[in-house]
Amino acid sequence: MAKHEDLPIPVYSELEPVYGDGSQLEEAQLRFDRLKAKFVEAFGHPPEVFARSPGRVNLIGEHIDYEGYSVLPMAIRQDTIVAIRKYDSGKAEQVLRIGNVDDKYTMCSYPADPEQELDLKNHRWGHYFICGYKGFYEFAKSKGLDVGAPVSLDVVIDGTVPAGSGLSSSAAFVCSSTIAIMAVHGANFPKKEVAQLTCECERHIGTQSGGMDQAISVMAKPGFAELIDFNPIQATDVQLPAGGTFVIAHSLAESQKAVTAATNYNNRVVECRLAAIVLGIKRGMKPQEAISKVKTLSDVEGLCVSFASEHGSSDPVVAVKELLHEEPYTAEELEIITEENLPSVLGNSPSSLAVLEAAKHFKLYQRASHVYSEAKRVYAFKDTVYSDLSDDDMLKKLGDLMNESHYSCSVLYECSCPELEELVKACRDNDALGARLTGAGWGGCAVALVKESIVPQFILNLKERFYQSRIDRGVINKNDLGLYLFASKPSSGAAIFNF
Ligand code: NG1
Ligand code: MG
Repeated sequence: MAKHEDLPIPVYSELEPVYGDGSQLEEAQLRFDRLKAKFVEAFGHPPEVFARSPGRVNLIGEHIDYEGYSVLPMAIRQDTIVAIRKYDSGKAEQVLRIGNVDDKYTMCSYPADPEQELDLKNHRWGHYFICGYKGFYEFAKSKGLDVGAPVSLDVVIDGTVPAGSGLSSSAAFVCSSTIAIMAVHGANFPKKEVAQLTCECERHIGTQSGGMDQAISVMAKPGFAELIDFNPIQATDVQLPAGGTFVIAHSLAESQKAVTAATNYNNRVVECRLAAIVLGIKRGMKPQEAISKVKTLSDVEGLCVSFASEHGSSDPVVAVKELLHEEPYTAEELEIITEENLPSVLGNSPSSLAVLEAAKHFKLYQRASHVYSEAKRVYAFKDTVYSDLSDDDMLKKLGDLMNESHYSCSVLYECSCPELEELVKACRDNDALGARLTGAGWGGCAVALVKESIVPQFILNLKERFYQSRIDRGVINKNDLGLYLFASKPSSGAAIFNF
């Protein structure tokens, strides 16, 4: 039997395989009807095909995918649906027109040239579609596929993953766009190739992201979380223990990753890279060799482990403690160690230069300690799920690992914020077995592991404790609470609909 990730994106002629047959189906039916109506209203024609891809919640393994380490997310019910039609504008310029069922997102248009550069200084919501568009052509070219000259596309988007919430609305958008573009060109590829291609193409938005979000969005299976490995991308089903439920709660602080990349996300990617290079040099690599060969902390893990074993341990964190200092590194010090100026250490990429411009110093010790310890927690989480512990003990252990992960994100990686700290504490005070920020952080959501039997009470308590004052202050509307606080089961991955 072919492996799940070797199969192409499934194509359905009805909604049930993805949305089940309950209330979710009714809701989906309404969304598709509204999307179609909006499409006809905007463009005067119905769409040819639809694609959908879900958001995700990461259960454990934060900020380590771009360092080459495995992560453990699950897809959530909320998704992005893309309706699309292609046509030849003849002598007129071929254009991409991108509308949205939510009027807050006004129609964007772009030339149909797949080589166009995105204007990152003027971020527009439609940029995410263009990521997929460019990615599709790059991929087709690399495969030697003839997809014809670019023509006009009409597109309408309907997304239910809250933006800036750490639930990967961006990946849901990029993946569904890419798959819709593939589908309208009559193309389909194995899921693992789509996961790889969508991961690469989201980087056009200017974040040096890892591949977790796209991998889970494309490869998710209902009922399972997935252990995602990289290089090559691979997904292993993880059946979560009975009796536990994951509750997702929004801190109501929005994290605009595309806008804050230089000081937050990309800054951490750069710090990890520098930490890896310095560790390589401390372990005997020549500076030039380290600069050219070492990209991630996983590249120097072997060197760190061999150091640790000289000290009676197998833990790379031991090497970090001995070989790096806790005091933040200055640019000058790093240039002395690497015998090179920092812009060229980082290959002069525009996003790295923006990081260097904004950074005062570099916390290599803290970031590397987080990455190596978090990578271990992912395996501990998976091993716990497969262990023969009783359900109760298992849930408790998983909760502890989530708490440890949050502590590391908060203290060592510094990607939390006051609202997330308050929310995580509120979850724990209300009997969550564990709670942590999820996604990039700096705002967005927390995920809590809660005994299934107390979920309704937990949600009520959290409403009282965290949300009521915010409803009173008008931060959110009381009727929208369900968008910000909900329990979630692992749901299904990307799909194409041909009605
Ligand atoms: P969010 O912020 O949830 O989209 C980001 C990255 C992931 C991963 C997490 C942190 C993108 C598209 N996604 O997730 O790859 O690095 O942060 O674990 O940048
Ligand atoms: Mg994102």
